[in-house]
Amino acid sequence: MSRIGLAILVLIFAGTAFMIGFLAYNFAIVYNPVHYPKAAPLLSNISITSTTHTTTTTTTTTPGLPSGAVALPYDASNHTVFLNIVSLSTGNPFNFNGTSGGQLHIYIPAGWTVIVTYTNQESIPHNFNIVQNSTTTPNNANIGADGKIIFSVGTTSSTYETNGISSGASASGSTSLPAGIYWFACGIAGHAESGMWGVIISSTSITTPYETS
Ligand SMILES: [Cu+2]
Repeated sequence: MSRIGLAILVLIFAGTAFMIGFLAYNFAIVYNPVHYPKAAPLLSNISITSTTHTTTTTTTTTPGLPSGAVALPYDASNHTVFLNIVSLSTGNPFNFNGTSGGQLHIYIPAGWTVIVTYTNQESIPHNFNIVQNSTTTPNNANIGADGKIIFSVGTTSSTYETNGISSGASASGSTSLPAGIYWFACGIAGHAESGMWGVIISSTSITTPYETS
């Protein structure tokens, strides 16, 4: 047999073998179809909600102050610092400048004149007092039982538990604080205990008044 004849024979056998295999494969699929788990409908029921959160962080850094500190208005020529305190109508109802529970720390140079302007935007009356505290946190409905009240705005040293300034009103006053650590707190019974207090640090090592929260 010639080589060409042999090659033709090989091709015929190969082609026949391929066709048999192909047919067998197709019959196998027809008689034994593959059953996939029904996963697709479950997946299609899952709804994915995409939410984009945008966070804007504004950090005010004043040269010479600790990171995150906010300078307070002051007049160095006559050693006066201005504390503008507001009880906001939003958030915790027992707040000073939106803070509560000792969160707001006010740092002032020892002995400076402190002029406090207190504004009450809440619906219920509040007041502002500075307490030479004898306990770490207010733990008595009466702030006078936790220390000595040395300054009051919007009330008096005898009526602080019941008297405050009403919604939308402001009151002001001035004092000076020797070096020490104090609270400022609402004196109306139970308000400081509910979080309406912060901390004042008066120190000879502070030259520029600032606050942190
Ligand atoms: Cu209050």
